[in-house]
Amino acid sequence: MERWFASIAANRARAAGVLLLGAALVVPAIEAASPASVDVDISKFLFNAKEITVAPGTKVVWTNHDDTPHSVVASDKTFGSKGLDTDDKFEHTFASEGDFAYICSVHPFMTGVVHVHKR
Ligand SMILES: [Cu+2]
Repeated sequence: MERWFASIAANRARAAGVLLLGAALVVPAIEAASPASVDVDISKFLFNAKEITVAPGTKVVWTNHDDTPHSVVASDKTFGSKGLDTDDKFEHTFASEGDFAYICSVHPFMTGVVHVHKR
């Protein structure tokens, strides 16, 4: 009888171990769900999406889809592109938290914001 209990206990411990192993495998997958990079389209004189929220460490990639040159310049000047021709890209990685407003310096009415927050 004792042996039987010992065997059940061992099986339970083994099952718990498998569950723990399963959880250990799942956790990195959840962390990886935060995208490493997010795209913002520049189209029809608009940033799309105009406002985005990303985790710290995320790279944001802007692509100009217009036939007109545009730029991406932070209001606090912490980042800024040169003039982007059609299909040109500009990327910036946001290391720390904060709200980063930016404009197109060619058309200052074009505005956008990148919100950087831990999830
Ligand atoms: Cu522009």
